[in-house]
Amino acid sequence: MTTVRTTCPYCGVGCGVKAQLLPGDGAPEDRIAITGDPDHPANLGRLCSKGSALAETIWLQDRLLAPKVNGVDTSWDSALQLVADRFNAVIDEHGPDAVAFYVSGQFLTEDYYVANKLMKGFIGSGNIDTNSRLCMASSVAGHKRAFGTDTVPGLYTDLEEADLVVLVGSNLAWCHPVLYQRLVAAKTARPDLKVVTVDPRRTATADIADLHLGLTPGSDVALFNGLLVHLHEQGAVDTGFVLDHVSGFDEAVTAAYGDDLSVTGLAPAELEAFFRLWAGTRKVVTLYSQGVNQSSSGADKVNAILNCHLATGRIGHPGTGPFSVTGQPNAMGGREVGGLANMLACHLDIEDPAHRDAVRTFWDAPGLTETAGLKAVDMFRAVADGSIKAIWIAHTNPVVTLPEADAVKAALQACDFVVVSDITARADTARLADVLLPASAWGEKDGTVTNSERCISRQRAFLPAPGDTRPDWAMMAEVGRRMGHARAFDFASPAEIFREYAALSGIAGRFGRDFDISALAGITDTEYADLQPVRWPVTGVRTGGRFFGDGAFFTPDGKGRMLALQNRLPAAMPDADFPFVLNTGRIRDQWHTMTRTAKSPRLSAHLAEPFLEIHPADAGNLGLKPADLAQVDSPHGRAILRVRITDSVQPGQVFAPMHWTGENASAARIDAVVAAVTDPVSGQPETKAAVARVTKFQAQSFAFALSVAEPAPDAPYWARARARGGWRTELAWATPPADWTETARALFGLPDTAQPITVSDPARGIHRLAFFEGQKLVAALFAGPEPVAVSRQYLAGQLDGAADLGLLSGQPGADRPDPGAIVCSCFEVGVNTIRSAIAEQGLVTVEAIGAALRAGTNCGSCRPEIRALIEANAPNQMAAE
Ligand SMILES: Nc1nc2c(c(=O)[nH]1)N[C@H]1C(S)=C(S)[C@@H](COP(=O)(O)OP(=O)(O)OC[C@H]3O[C@@H](n4cnc5c(=O)[nH]c(N)nc54)[C@H](O)[C@@H]3O)O[C@H]1N2
Ligand SMILES: Nc1nc2c(c(=O)[nH]1)N[C@H]1C(S)=C(S)[C@@H](COP(=O)(O)OP(=O)(O)OC[C@H]3O[C@@H](n4cnc5c(=O)[nH]c(N)nc54)[C@H](O)[C@@H]3O)O[C@H]1N2
Ligand code: SF4
Ligand SMILES: [Mo]
Repeated sequence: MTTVRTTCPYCGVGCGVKAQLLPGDGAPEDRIAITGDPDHPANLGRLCSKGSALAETIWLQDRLLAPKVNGVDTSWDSALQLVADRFNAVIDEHGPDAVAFYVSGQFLTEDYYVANKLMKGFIGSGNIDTNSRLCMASSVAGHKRAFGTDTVPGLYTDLEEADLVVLVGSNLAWCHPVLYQRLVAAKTARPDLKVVTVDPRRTATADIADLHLGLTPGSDVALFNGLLVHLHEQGAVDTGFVLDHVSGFDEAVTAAYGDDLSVTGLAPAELEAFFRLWAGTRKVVTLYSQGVNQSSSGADKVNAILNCHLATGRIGHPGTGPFSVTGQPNAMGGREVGGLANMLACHLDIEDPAHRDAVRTFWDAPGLTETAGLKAVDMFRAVADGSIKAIWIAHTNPVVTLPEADAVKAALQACDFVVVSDITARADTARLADVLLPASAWGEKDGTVTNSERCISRQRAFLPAPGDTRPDWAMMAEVGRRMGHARAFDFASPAEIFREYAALSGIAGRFGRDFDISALAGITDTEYADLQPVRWPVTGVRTGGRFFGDGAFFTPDGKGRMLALQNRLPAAMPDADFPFVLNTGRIRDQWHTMTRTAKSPRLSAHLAEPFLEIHPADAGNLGLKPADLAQVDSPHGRAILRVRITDSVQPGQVFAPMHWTGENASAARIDAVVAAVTDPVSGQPETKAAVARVTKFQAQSFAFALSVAEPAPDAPYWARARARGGWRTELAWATPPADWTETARALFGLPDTAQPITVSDPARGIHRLAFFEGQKLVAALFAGPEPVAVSRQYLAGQLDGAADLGLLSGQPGADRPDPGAIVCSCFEVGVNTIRSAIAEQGLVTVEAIGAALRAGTNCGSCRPEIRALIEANAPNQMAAE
């Protein structure tokens, strides 16, 4: 049995993972055991639901295994020669800015290094941008404005050592679950540790909050300006630190006095409580994420937070500091390596001639770009207007995740030459490729990633690369060679790339930049293979640690800069035509566009359908009942989503997940609805505050379907997800299909001879059909004139093994309790099971539920939901009802 230590490919917590290949001859996915690495500093052995389910996502079904040109399999030789020739031809005719790369914070550092070197150094254009533009750009801009560099000052242990942790625009419980669990553990051990959440929605994260501030979307600058005024008035400013180490204090405070705190919509008592807590606690960490970054005032939101930490000197000491958590596994690495269109490499600046000279010399790249390139949203506008004629999209799915996604799709359809590298052909963007290149996936490739606390970890291969797949760096380097730059791209391994990169960082170090890992420039292949997690900087004199505790910043005068800021509300405000603010974000068990996590039936069971959260008052006004379908419209596009009525969103606001795509739903790409408005400083789009109209989607017929084979839905509304042994699908029609048996056969791809067992009540419009092969259920359809009320979890279990003959009732028999929707995905424990344990066994703690049902005892990601169920269902409350 071999064990390989690697790093989780999902969020920026960057957990260490142990992959064990168990003996036997089954398929690798059946023989891989994934556990948390107890020796990794990020997680110390913990994993969340997504990390725990990694083995279920590595099977080869749907994998792209050979290069394709215009949909036809071809050799690497011809595919890459075509890419090199077409790029060269466009550059010859229209110049280097007529081509572009759009890459990803999920690239390994080595992939990124090669892509950036090729575009900026040798093609000679700045036109390489990354999906980090949609994610971290505002934090990068905020850091650079305040610190002179893009530096995250603190460490994860600061969350545990703080006396106050403020979570701003972060659903940490679902999006950085292991970090959240570390915080929960610290708070449990030390209840004096206070937690405040700042989010227009009350999310699972607010579960542990001592105070939740449900502010108006886009009012964070006003809130932190208000805090700055309070700090000033209460004498909480660290005048010594400010005098010696901070510039811009007076201007920032004056501007803060001029801001209007009332836009936050928060009650004076809430504000007072927050301000007092913050002012009165020395050890404060303010952690923030996309509720801050994804805004047309994202960079200002970041600086409003940094202002308060600079004014109080609460930065760079244990338990203190602002903390921007990164989203993707290598969002941080991409920033270091220069993946953004306006950065060079190793935190060097394109605008600085001395920096450019140094990189030009180091790379021996006389054609190095002199100017920054187009940022993501503008890049795709340039594709649309034809000024970019050839684009290579790698490891990202912009047809789903860029705002105004229908326009992005149209731009790529019209573009002369689109290259996509992906691990599957079944992604909305991959479908539009002229040349589709098969990438090796996580578990099959080697390299490094940097997590939110600047910790560089190895991703290591533990599976053979299947088919003709190649790692991303290898395809990029080969194209570089074929474009005529043989020497510059003569890399034979990730270790070689890493050494060159580490050497380049030494130059950055000489310019006094923060990012310097030059002590690793001489590591051997073996040392690279064995590289242990290490926090940068890694130089002859220093390894890891915090930044700025000594008051030394990277600005020209060495001082941290406070900025004068005024709140700006979101670019679009609701009006009579588009009366709702549309907020978007993530769910616990899916990763982005679901090309990997949706392969796991367990992960799909948590929330199996795209949805819209809406407040009960708004739902009432719109005539929306639970489980109805809502149509969400904006001037840019439309989505159709299942309604979830909840007061966790405020009236006038709706929330939809970003995950669903054209592959798994008829109309749930929420970015089709979102306007492409960007922050003027960072270029990051405002994907948290679009405006939209919500109406009831008029359907006369609804269905829930199960099938062993993948369904081929043809209905105005559908959404499909994997279930154990097959698929589960939701459908709706404006008018009922004429013949249900025919509809079912077409949906399930069954022959005309397939005969269903049926239960129907035509007068009530109810039709239920099941197709069996012997004892085995092949497919079933439950249709009716209203959203279908059947036990989905029970039915989804019927595909795996012998089915109940009574399944057409839609409910388990009296002898088999209905588990209800899955809460704990690790042990597949449903909501009904937990509710009855609370009611019948009188369990009132998460621990007691864990002891009785195992729920919540593995990854712990569902513990907030279990706690909420206890609060809602504890016996004393039920007795009162
Ligand atoms: N399960 C899961 N985890 C993930 C990912 C995933 O796809 N799935 N993706 C990873 C990536 S790339 C990222 S970037 C991170 C993102 O992690 P988060 O930023 O934590 O997640 P989001 O759900 O995008 O948004 C966070 C919150 O911002 C709130 N918000 C909206 N508008 C405002 C506002 O004006 N002010 C404030 N203060 N808050 C606001 C939203 O209501 C939402 O709850 O997650 C990472 N982790
Ligand atoms: N409305 C709205 N939009 C958003 C957001 C939001 O909160 N709201 N969040 C934004 C943020 S923060 C982010 S980070 C983005 C994320 O958005 P994307 O990056 O577009 O989403 P992913 O699904 O992660 O796309 C990764 C693609 O790479 C493929 N892939 C997987 N492994 C490999 C590999 O090893 N090599 C290659 N070449 N390909 C591989 C996957 O199959 C998939 O197609 O979305 C942004 N868009
Ligand atoms: S918290 Fe979960 S998704 Fe994030 S790195 Fe750790 S295991 Fe992976
Ligand atoms: Mo992200």
